Amino acid sequence: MKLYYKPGACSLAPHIVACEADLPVELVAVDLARKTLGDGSDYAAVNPNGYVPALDIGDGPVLTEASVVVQYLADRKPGSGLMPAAGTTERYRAQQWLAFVSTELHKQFSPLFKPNTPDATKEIQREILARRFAFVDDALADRTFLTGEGFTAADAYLFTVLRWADAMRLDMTAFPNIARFMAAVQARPAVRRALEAEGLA
Ligand SMILES: N[C@@H](CCC(=O)N[C@@H](CS)C(=O)NCC(=O)O)C(=O)O
Repeated sequence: MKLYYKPGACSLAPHIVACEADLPVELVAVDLARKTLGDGSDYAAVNPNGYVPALDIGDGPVLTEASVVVQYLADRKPGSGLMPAAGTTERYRAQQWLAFVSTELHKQFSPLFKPNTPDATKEIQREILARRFAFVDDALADRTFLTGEGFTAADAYLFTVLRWADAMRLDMTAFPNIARFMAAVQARPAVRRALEAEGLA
């Protein structure tokens, strides 16, 4: 499998899951500004939407959408606990968190990265994010990870997205459970391997 990625972008989530599951995944860096690969070829030929992550699974077009790519990888190692078994209530709980991270966090961050987003819009996004952070912080009050004591693909995605708060200079002091969560995830050997491979450690 080949994972198209950019260091620190949302593609870090599937990278972490691959490391946690000990799956052999070849990393392929994408220049997102130019939409090219290292050899100068057009990334649109890989993913017409031009974004990462994209996973070449050797069976048709690349698999895209971070919340789905992490599940595909987790399901390659069913015993890993990275995703509960399909059809169980636990699976839907983990999927609920994946959808939340994707739509309520990841995509609320996105306008903050764009230089042409008006300041007023950025302020609205920061307010939305602060409300969502409060919800996550409450959820983490009595548990180490989103669904309990076991680390799942949803935690990999949450960790990936919350790392951006520092870069965006968001004030996270009101969210001590998030700070504890970030430290717990960062301390995992597989997560450290993924961060090091992306030059982020
Ligand atoms: N819908 C996609 C969005 C992925 C996405 O926003 N990727 C960002 C990096 S975190 C990206 O590649 N942005 C560059 C672009 O959209 O041109 C998903 O859920 O995976």
